[in-house]
Amino acid sequence: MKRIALLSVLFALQAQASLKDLNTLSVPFKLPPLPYAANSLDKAIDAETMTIHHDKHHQAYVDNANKALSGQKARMLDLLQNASKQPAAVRNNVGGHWNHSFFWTVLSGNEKDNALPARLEKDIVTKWGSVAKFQEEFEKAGAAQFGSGWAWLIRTPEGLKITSTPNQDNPLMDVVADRGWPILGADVWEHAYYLRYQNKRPEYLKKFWTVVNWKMVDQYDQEALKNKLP
Ligand code: MN3
Repeated sequence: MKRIALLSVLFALQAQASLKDLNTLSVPFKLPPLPYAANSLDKAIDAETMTIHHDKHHQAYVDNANKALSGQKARMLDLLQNASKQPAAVRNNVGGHWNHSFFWTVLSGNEKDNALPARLEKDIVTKWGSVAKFQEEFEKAGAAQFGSGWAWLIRTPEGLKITSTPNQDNPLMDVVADRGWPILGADVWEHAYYLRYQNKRPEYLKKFWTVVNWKMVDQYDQEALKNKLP
Protein backbone atom coordinates (compact mmCIF):
# COMPACT_ATOMS: atom_id res chain seq x y z
CA MET A 1 0.00 0.00 0.00
CA LYS A 2 2.80 2.41 0.93
CA ARG A 3 4.48 1.79 -2.37
CA ILE A 4 1.24 2.54 -4.22
CA ALA A 5 0.79 5.75 -2.22
CA LEU A 6 4.36 6.83 -3.05
CA LEU A 7 3.84 6.06 -6.73
CA SER A 8 0.67 8.15 -6.72
CA VAL A 9 2.60 11.07 -5.28
CA LEU A 10 5.31 10.66 -7.91
CA PHE A 11 2.69 10.48 -10.65
CA ALA A 12 0.99 13.59 -9.25
CA LEU A 13 4.31 15.46 -9.32
CA GLN A 14 4.95 14.26 -12.82
CA ALA A 15 1.59 15.69 -13.89
CA GLN A 16 2.84 19.21 -13.12
CA ALA A 17 4.26 19.43 -16.62
CA SER A 18 4.25 22.75 -18.41
CA LEU A 19 4.83 24.01 -21.93
CA LYS A 20 7.88 25.77 -20.52
CA ASP A 21 9.31 22.48 -19.25
CA LEU A 22 8.86 20.90 -22.66
CA ASN A 23 10.21 23.86 -24.59
CA THR A 24 13.36 24.18 -22.50
CA LEU A 25 14.42 20.54 -22.87
CA SER A 26 17.93 20.39 -24.30
CA VAL A 27 20.35 17.98 -25.93
CA PRO A 28 20.99 15.26 -24.88
CA PHE A 29 17.28 14.48 -24.60
CA LYS A 30 16.01 11.82 -22.19
CA LEU A 31 12.95 9.60 -22.34
CA PRO A 32 10.53 10.84 -19.67
CA PRO A 33 8.72 8.10 -17.71
CA LEU A 34 5.05 7.57 -18.50
CA PRO A 35 3.22 9.64 -15.86
CA TYR A 36 0.92 6.68 -15.01
CA ALA A 37 0.83 2.90 -15.30
CA ALA A 38 0.71 1.59 -18.88
CA ASN A 39 -2.62 -0.16 -18.22
CA SER A 40 -4.34 2.88 -16.71
CA LEU A 41 -5.78 4.15 -20.03
CA ASP A 42 -7.37 0.81 -20.86
CA LYS A 43 -10.83 2.31 -21.41
CA ALA A 44 -9.34 3.72 -24.64
CA ILE A 45 -5.79 2.46 -25.14
CA ASP A 46 -4.46 -0.98 -24.13
CA ALA A 47 -1.34 -1.47 -22.01
CA GLU A 48 0.64 -3.22 -24.74
CA THR A 49 0.12 -0.31 -27.13
CA MET A 50 1.16 2.17 -24.43
CA THR A 51 4.27 0.16 -23.54
CA ILE A 52 5.46 -0.30 -27.11
CA HIS A 53 4.57 3.30 -27.97
CA HIS A 54 6.51 4.72 -25.03
CA ASP A 55 9.39 2.26 -24.58
CA LYS A 56 10.12 1.62 -28.27
CA HIS A 57 8.74 4.42 -30.45
CA HIS A 58 9.36 7.37 -28.16
CA GLN A 59 12.75 5.97 -27.12
CA ALA A 60 13.73 5.75 -30.80
CA TYR A 61 12.85 9.44 -31.35
CA VAL A 62 15.00 10.37 -28.35
CA ASP A 63 17.93 8.23 -29.49
CA ASN A 64 17.76 9.39 -33.09
CA ALA A 65 17.41 13.06 -32.10
CA ASN A 66 20.50 12.75 -29.89
CA LYS A 67 22.38 11.03 -32.68
CA ALA A 68 21.41 13.71 -35.21
CA LEU A 69 22.37 16.52 -32.80
CA SER A 70 25.40 14.84 -31.26
CA GLY A 71 27.87 17.36 -29.84
CA GLN A 72 25.50 20.32 -30.38
CA LYS A 73 24.06 22.50 -27.66
CA ALA A 74 20.48 23.02 -28.70
CA ARG A 75 17.21 23.81 -27.01
CA MET A 76 13.90 22.19 -27.93
CA LEU A 77 11.92 25.32 -28.80
CA ASP A 78 14.71 26.81 -30.96
CA LEU A 79 14.95 23.56 -32.90
CA LEU A 80 11.18 23.44 -33.49
CA GLN A 81 10.91 27.09 -34.47
CA ASN A 82 13.72 26.62 -36.97
CA ALA A 83 12.52 23.27 -38.26
CA SER A 84 12.69 24.54 -41.87
CA LYS A 85 16.47 24.89 -41.54
CA GLN A 86 17.02 21.49 -39.93
CA PRO A 87 17.93 18.20 -41.59
CA ALA A 88 14.96 15.81 -41.82
CA ALA A 89 16.41 13.63 -39.04
CA VAL A 90 16.33 16.57 -36.62
CA ARG A 91 12.89 17.81 -37.63
CA ASN A 92 11.34 14.33 -37.41
CA ASN A 93 12.99 13.07 -34.24
CA VAL A 94 12.99 16.28 -32.20
CA GLY A 95 9.35 16.73 -33.26
CA GLY A 96 8.69 13.14 -32.23
CA HIS A 97 10.26 13.72 -28.82
CA TRP A 98 8.27 16.91 -28.14
CA ASN A 99 5.00 15.46 -29.43
CA HIS A 100 5.19 12.28 -27.37
CA SER A 101 6.45 14.01 -24.20
CA PHE A 102 3.39 16.26 -24.54
CA PHE A 103 0.98 13.48 -25.53
CA TRP A 104 1.56 11.37 -22.37
CA THR A 105 0.65 14.37 -20.24
CA VAL A 106 -2.69 15.12 -21.94
CA LEU A 107 -3.95 11.61 -21.18
CA SER A 108 -5.16 10.22 -17.88
CA GLY A 109 -7.22 7.28 -16.71
CA ASN A 110 -8.23 9.23 -13.60
CA GLU A 111 -11.85 10.40 -13.83
CA LYS A 112 -11.04 13.56 -11.91
CA ASP A 113 -8.67 14.59 -14.71
CA ASN A 114 -11.20 13.63 -17.40
CA ALA A 115 -13.66 16.39 -16.44
CA LEU A 116 -13.58 19.48 -18.66
CA PRO A 117 -13.02 22.60 -16.50
CA ALA A 118 -15.75 25.25 -16.88
CA ARG A 119 -13.38 28.00 -18.03
CA LEU A 120 -12.14 26.02 -21.03
CA GLU A 121 -15.58 24.56 -21.73
CA LYS A 122 -16.92 28.09 -22.09
CA ASP A 123 -14.24 28.97 -24.67
CA ILE A 124 -14.90 25.75 -26.60
CA VAL A 125 -18.66 26.33 -26.64
CA THR A 126 -18.17 29.95 -27.74
CA LYS A 127 -16.05 28.80 -30.67
CA TRP A 128 -17.81 25.59 -31.79
CA GLY A 129 -21.30 25.89 -30.32
CA SER A 130 -21.00 22.76 -28.18
CA VAL A 131 -18.38 20.40 -26.83
CA ALA A 132 -19.84 17.62 -29.00
CA LYS A 133 -19.40 19.75 -32.12
CA PHE A 134 -15.81 20.55 -31.14
CA GLN A 135 -15.10 16.84 -30.64
CA GLU A 136 -16.62 16.03 -34.01
CA GLU A 137 -14.39 18.61 -35.73
CA PHE A 138 -11.29 17.39 -33.89
CA GLU A 139 -12.07 13.77 -34.82
CA LYS A 140 -12.53 14.86 -38.44
CA ALA A 141 -9.14 16.59 -38.44
CA GLY A 142 -7.51 13.42 -37.09
CA ALA A 143 -9.32 11.08 -39.45
CA ALA A 144 -8.60 13.28 -42.48
CA GLN A 145 -4.86 13.52 -41.79
CA PHE A 146 -3.53 11.38 -44.64
CA GLY A 147 -1.03 8.78 -43.44
CA SER A 148 0.74 9.46 -40.16
CA GLY A 149 0.41 12.61 -38.10
CA TRP A 150 -1.35 14.46 -35.32
CA ALA A 151 -4.61 16.31 -34.61
CA TRP A 152 -4.21 19.36 -32.38
CA LEU A 153 -6.18 21.88 -30.39
CA ILE A 154 -4.07 25.04 -30.30
CA ARG A 155 -4.29 28.45 -28.65
CA THR A 156 -3.54 31.26 -31.11
CA PRO A 157 -3.81 35.05 -30.74
CA GLU A 158 -7.19 34.69 -32.54
CA GLY A 159 -8.46 32.08 -30.10
CA LEU A 160 -8.76 28.30 -30.04
CA LYS A 161 -8.24 26.40 -33.27
CA ILE A 162 -8.21 22.79 -34.49
CA THR A 163 -5.42 21.80 -36.84
CA SER A 164 -3.47 18.75 -37.94
CA THR A 165 0.13 18.09 -38.98
CA PRO A 166 1.81 15.30 -40.94
CA ASN A 167 4.50 12.98 -39.55
CA GLN A 168 6.08 14.48 -36.39
CA ASP A 169 5.54 18.12 -37.30
CA ASN A 170 3.76 20.25 -34.71
CA PRO A 171 2.20 23.72 -34.38
CA LEU A 172 5.38 25.19 -32.85
CA MET A 173 7.33 24.57 -36.06
CA ASP A 174 7.96 27.25 -38.67
CA VAL A 175 6.96 24.78 -41.40
CA VAL A 176 3.24 24.55 -40.58
CA ALA A 177 0.35 26.74 -41.77
CA ASP A 178 -1.42 26.94 -38.39
CA ARG A 179 0.99 27.97 -35.67
CA GLY A 180 0.01 28.21 -32.02
CA TRP A 181 0.53 26.74 -28.58
CA PRO A 182 -0.55 23.08 -28.59
CA ILE A 183 -2.87 22.43 -25.65
CA LEU A 184 -4.22 19.01 -26.76
CA GLY A 185 -2.86 16.53 -29.28
CA ALA A 186 -3.94 13.14 -30.59
CA ASP A 187 -1.35 10.85 -32.13
CA VAL A 188 -2.97 9.35 -35.23
CA TRP A 189 -0.01 7.22 -36.32
CA GLU A 190 -1.11 3.59 -36.67
CA HIS A 191 1.29 2.60 -33.86
CA ALA A 192 -0.92 4.62 -31.48
CA TYR A 193 -4.02 2.48 -32.01
CA TYR A 194 -3.51 -0.47 -34.39
CA LEU A 195 -3.41 -3.36 -31.89
CA ARG A 196 -6.93 -2.67 -30.62
CA TYR A 197 -8.54 -0.69 -33.44
CA GLN A 198 -6.69 -2.01 -36.51
CA ASN A 199 -7.55 0.30 -39.41
CA LYS A 200 -10.44 2.00 -37.57
CA ARG A 201 -8.83 5.33 -36.70
CA PRO A 202 -12.21 7.08 -36.23
CA GLU A 203 -13.14 4.57 -33.50
CA TYR A 204 -9.86 5.22 -31.69
CA LEU A 205 -10.51 8.96 -31.89
CA LYS A 206 -14.01 8.54 -30.43
CA LYS A 207 -12.60 6.59 -27.46
CA PHE A 208 -9.74 9.07 -27.09
CA TRP A 209 -12.09 11.48 -25.26
CA THR A 210 -12.57 9.02 -22.39
CA VAL A 211 -8.90 9.43 -21.41
CA VAL A 212 -8.24 13.10 -22.15
CA ASN A 213 -6.63 14.83 -19.18
CA TRP A 214 -8.71 18.01 -19.44
CA LYS A 215 -7.22 19.29 -16.22
CA MET A 216 -3.80 19.33 -17.91
CA VAL A 217 -5.19 20.74 -21.17
CA ASP A 218 -6.72 23.57 -19.17
CA GLN A 219 -3.38 24.22 -17.45
CA TYR A 220 -1.59 24.31 -20.78
CA ASP A 221 -4.21 26.72 -22.09
CA GLN A 222 -3.83 29.06 -19.13
CA GLU A 223 -0.08 29.00 -19.64
CA ALA A 224 -0.54 29.69 -23.38
CA LEU A 225 -2.84 32.62 -22.66
CA LYS A 226 -0.17 34.19 -20.45
CA ASN A 227 2.64 33.76 -22.95
CA LYS A 228 2.81 35.34 -26.35
CA LEU A 229 3.77 32.89 -29.01
CA PRO A 230 7.55 32.96 -29.13
MN1 MN3 B 1 3.40 8.00 -31.69
